[in-house]
Amino acid sequence: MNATPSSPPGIAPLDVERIRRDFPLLKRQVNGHRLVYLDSAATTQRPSVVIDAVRDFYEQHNANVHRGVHQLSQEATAIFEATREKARAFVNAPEVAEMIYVRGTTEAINLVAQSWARPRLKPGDEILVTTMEHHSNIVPWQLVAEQTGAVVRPIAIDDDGTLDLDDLDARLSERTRVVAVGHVSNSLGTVNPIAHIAKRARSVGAITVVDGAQAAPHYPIDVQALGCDFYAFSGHKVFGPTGVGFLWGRREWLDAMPPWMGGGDMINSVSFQGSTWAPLPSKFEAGTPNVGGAAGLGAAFDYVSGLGLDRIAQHDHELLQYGTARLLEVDGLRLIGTSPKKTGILSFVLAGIHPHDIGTIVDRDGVAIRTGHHCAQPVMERFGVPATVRASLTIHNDRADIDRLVESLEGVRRMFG
Ligand code: C6P
Repeated sequence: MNATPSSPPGIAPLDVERIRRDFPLLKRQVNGHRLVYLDSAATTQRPSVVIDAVRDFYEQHNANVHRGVHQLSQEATAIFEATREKARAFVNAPEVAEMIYVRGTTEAINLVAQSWARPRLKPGDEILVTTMEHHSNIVPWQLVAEQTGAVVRPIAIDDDGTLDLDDLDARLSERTRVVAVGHVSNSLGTVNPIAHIAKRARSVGAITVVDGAQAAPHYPIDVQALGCDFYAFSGHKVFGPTGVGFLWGRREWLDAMPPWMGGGDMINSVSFQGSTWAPLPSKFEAGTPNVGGAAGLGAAFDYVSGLGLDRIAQHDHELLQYGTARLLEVDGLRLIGTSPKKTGILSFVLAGIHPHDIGTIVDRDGVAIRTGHHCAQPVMERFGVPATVRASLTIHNDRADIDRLVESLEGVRRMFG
């Protein structure tokens, strides 16, 4: 068994060899080598149970939801709604009606920006984001700022990639209406103290919108304990299909917000005198949703909870420590993001070698990593680099994967002299 070594007593280590067998794609050879997939932050691979659930949906139950009285439509609706309940449990939301189906994190944040913020913000109001945000948690706020006259202000980060909480405090004022923050940074791996941030935001009457895209696959999430107002995540980062994800929001806000998109399934009545909206969650779910995706995502929630998020977090932590130590053995390697509170993301640069060259060369060795600005250009600017190489870790990675990456990087080093 290739388990995580030295797990503390009480938390059984993940059986990585077994987990790897759950993922058909990991059996692939790439460029003549066993694939080492270190790009799960971009998108996770899918276990057979997810692929099977999607196939089973289309082979046995395919129909539109909430619309038909026929058997298939009822089955499709039951599958769709069962996944909503699993999503509620996944983030410990108080009510299932607060879980809104979206295409993913990006759509969820745009929904909050357009439906919560746009009708409320006035010129001079402030939206605080952090310097480490993904563009999905910056640009929607810039758009709404243009529409309303509000201003987007960045909260600073320290040299190790930790959020500067003094700067947060300095920037919070009665003008602050929204604090938009990533739970985990996709380019640095930093884990932000959401409960603290939400409390500080609340003290000035601001709401907290959390981008959970990179946290959802790594940690148990409890929106009630976090005390935030909205929480967004994508199915494809938790081993589910693309094109499906969730926005959780507090009922008091969701009830008060107008629909963002109009269409079928979100209305109570429609006439040329005016239309009225369906209750939650339908009010925010115009049009035919990704029902097949929802079937797969339900299986993904089961898969992840079957493994246990505590065990996943522990595995992640130990592999991150190992990976950090091993990478630092590579001559000229500089890690970008070394906060003490980090999850399984290793971003780095190698002196004198462009990240894209590194990505291309290690791919020849069958190692898949991401290179670029990771849709977080302000982070690159903050650290004075155009791009980084990023290895992201997950449940099917082990020390041997890290060793393969390091070996390949040594090869790159030798090639560039
Ligand atoms: N990050 C990465 O390689 P969507 O595309 O909507 O599922 O998720 C967007 C998103 C939002 N927030 C964070 C923190 C993210 O990491 C991402 C997606 C991928 O890092 C693709 S850029």
